[in-house]
Amino acid sequence: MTDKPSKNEFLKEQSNFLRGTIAEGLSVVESGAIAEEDNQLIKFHGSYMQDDRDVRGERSKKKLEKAFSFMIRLRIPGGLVTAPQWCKLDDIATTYANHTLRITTRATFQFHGVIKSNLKRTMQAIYDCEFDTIAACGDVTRGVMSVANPYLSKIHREAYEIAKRTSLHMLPKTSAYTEIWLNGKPIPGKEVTSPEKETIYGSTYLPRKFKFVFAVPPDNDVDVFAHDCGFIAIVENGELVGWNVTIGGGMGMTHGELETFPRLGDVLGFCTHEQAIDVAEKIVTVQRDWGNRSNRKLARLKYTVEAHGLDAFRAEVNKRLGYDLGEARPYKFERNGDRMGWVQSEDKKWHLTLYIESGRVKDTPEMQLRTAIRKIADLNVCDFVMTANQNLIFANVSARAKPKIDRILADHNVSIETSSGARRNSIACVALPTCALALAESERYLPTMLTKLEGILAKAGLTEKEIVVRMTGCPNGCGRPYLGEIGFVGRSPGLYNLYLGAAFDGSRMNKLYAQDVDEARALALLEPIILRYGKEREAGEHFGDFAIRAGYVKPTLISNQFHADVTLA
Ligand code: SRM
Ligand code: SF4
Repeated sequence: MTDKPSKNEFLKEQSNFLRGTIAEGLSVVESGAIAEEDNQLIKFHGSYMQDDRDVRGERSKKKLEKAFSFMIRLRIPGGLVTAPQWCKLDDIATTYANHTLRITTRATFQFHGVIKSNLKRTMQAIYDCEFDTIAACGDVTRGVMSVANPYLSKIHREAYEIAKRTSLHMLPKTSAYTEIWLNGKPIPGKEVTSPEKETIYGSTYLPRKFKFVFAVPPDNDVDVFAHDCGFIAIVENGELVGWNVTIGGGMGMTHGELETFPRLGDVLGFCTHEQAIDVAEKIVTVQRDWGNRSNRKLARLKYTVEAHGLDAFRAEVNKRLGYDLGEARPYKFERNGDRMGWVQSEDKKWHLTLYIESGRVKDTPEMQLRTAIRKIADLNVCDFVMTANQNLIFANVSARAKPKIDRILADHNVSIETSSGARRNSIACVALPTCALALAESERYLPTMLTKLEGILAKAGLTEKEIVVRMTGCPNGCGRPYLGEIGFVGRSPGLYNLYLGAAFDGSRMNKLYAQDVDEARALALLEPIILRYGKEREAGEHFGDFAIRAGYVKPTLISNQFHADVTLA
């Protein structure tokens, strides 16, 4: 490792607070692309330049430029969208993007396929929906996630509110975003410094991306341990007394580079509700100052925690706070999936969690999902909440409006039932054709794999058994595959590494079971395990726990020991 800062560090420093030459690049009509330096900077504005990988070869043969377009990720802390906002976002998908809305694993929307000449108009249309895309990507604090449904209880609402406040507090102070995209219009609630100064981040921002989440047990629906910093609600006598704080989670790794690994967060201590944002800020500043700025592959907080140790990190946070974090308090998670179907909240309102295949809201000949949701949004009888499992909640519905939602869904062939417990608990990252880093299919392939797995599950009498299945097109881990009881991670077209043995509540990662398996081999390996699980499982035993008890894989007990004890099948 060299101590020389990586080139991104110079780029950030010299970017004039994230402006670069983005504005100039937008007006160049000869190309659908922007300059490589601006491509790095535009991430801080919530966008990625991509190209359609399905047509790369053909275009290259014809000596044409790649089919460039932009992905835009919205900042929607807590994932809540009102019905009028949904309608406007749905219009944006038609006018500027690829006619789909993509719910992400961090409970926000992405638009895909926006061409350069429409980028500014799309950003402005998003602003008209009262959203923005600042810091949705880049070396800063990303959109902050909280519990799936803020309407479920008073505590859930508090988690949602603090996620929103944390997101605002952590926004970069630069005016670059409003200048480039919004002709200077202000972002409500966003602090602006004059003269321009990044009071939390400094001019080189963070060494790498940084993710916050807020969870309310017993649901770990945000996978709290997978993120740089998590807050776990501690509720006593029905009141939120504060938060256990976790640090050092992250899923990304690189195949074959053992110094990179996914890691689950450790509990650092406890803070009161009032202290939470201060604690969040101080943790970010320690990572800002201690994080690795020479090797971006080792720059996430998880590596900082490994390098310095949890105790030293805690001591530094305490020093910067001017008070000590408290002892962590007891909590218990039960699951990391969503609870599907209709439920009623404390205030007697109804909420429907609908399974959305890989989070892609689109119409197909078989099912007019996007149209159905749009018709429901047009009625303005609910809010919409996106979940970290890529699903959608129709929230806050009156008893009168409930049958209307059921009717519209049925009329458009959208079933609120799923064909299996495995499908209900599945996640697939985007991968091909838009993701530049994909090594294999994911979103377009997982449904096929699930159908084949469902054949085996039916044989084993396990159709309704909830099993967490996750797939990604590469080891970066966008679908949190190392927390799948069954995890598939792309290696090359058609080939995946197969992982088994994660805990159903998201508290233990899985372990590599077989390398470079194609579909036939994956199914051949999984069938006997699933059949045995059908026959030999103990009462309440989850599939991931069984895979360990039956000796298929060793448990990943210590959060960073992902690569240890692997015995390949
Ligand atoms: Fe991710 C990079 C998509 C959640 C870890 N991720 C990417 C990019 C932007 C590819 C790129 O850099 O060129 C992908 C764009 C694909 C596309 O065409 O849209 C991408 N990540 C996604 C989404 C859309 C996956 C999805 O199917 O929903 C998720 C958007 C979340 C959001 O709304 O903010 C998404 N990414 C995650 C998660 C899951 C999470 O945070 O809960 C992870 C693992 C957790 C973590 O951060 O460690 C994740 N994405 C990565 C990494 C690995 C980072 C690392 O530390 O090594 C990369 C690559 C990188 O940053 O270099 C990456
Ligand atoms: Fe792309 Fe890999 Fe993330 Fe999937 S896991 S979206 S293939 S970067």
